[in-house]
Amino acid sequence: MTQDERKDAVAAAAIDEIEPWLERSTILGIGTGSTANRFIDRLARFRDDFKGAVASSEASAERLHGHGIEVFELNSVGTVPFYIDGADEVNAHLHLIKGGGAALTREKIVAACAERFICIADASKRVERLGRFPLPVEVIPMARSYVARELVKLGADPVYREGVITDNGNQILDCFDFMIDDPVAMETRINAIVGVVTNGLFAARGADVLLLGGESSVERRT
Ligand code: ABF
Repeated sequence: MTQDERKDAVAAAAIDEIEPWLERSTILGIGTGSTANRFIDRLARFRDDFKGAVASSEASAERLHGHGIEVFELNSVGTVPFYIDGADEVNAHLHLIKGGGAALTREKIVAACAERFICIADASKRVERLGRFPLPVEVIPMARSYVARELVKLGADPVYREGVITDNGNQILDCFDFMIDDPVAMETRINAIVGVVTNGLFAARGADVLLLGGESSVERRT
């Protein structure tokens, strides 16, 4: 399978995973990115079987709207039974790096409100150790330089993602050359820097289910 076919395969597997649980009152949490987009496109066929969705980005909200799926504010919803989203890297413990698309903060909020986080990714995202993909950190703009200096002290090489403003009006620092031995501890440590909104490590709350698209099949891990 090509990478695109793998993304399609995991999107289809995620539909199979949630479809038996859909009820007219169900509101789903939906992520961002090309794999999540494929999931949204497949979900459209079932739009009369559930109530709607909470989106982790304006882009995904627009795509959902385009398919006639109602999009709700998270504050009016509470918890969602499932959050379905992609990742930039995933390890054997289902810890993730996310945020390559700059939507990490909203993704982390929706994931926090989900009973089950289903991560969908092609096999190129699987790693032994997180960190080859530059770890994104969302920062309050006036704190950018300060946060960058603190990240250097942790061993990272942070680079300002120029021209990118998040859906929350903030900026992104990408941490290069930053291999991570203890994702849970590092997630907490970076989030404790004043001016950080959040970082792209999803380890304290990683995925509950991983659907990984391989050469010829989708592997399911929990
Ligand atoms: C989102 O989309 C992000 O957290 C991650 O950066 C990205 C993965 O994108 P893709 O599915 O296009 O590889 O889930």
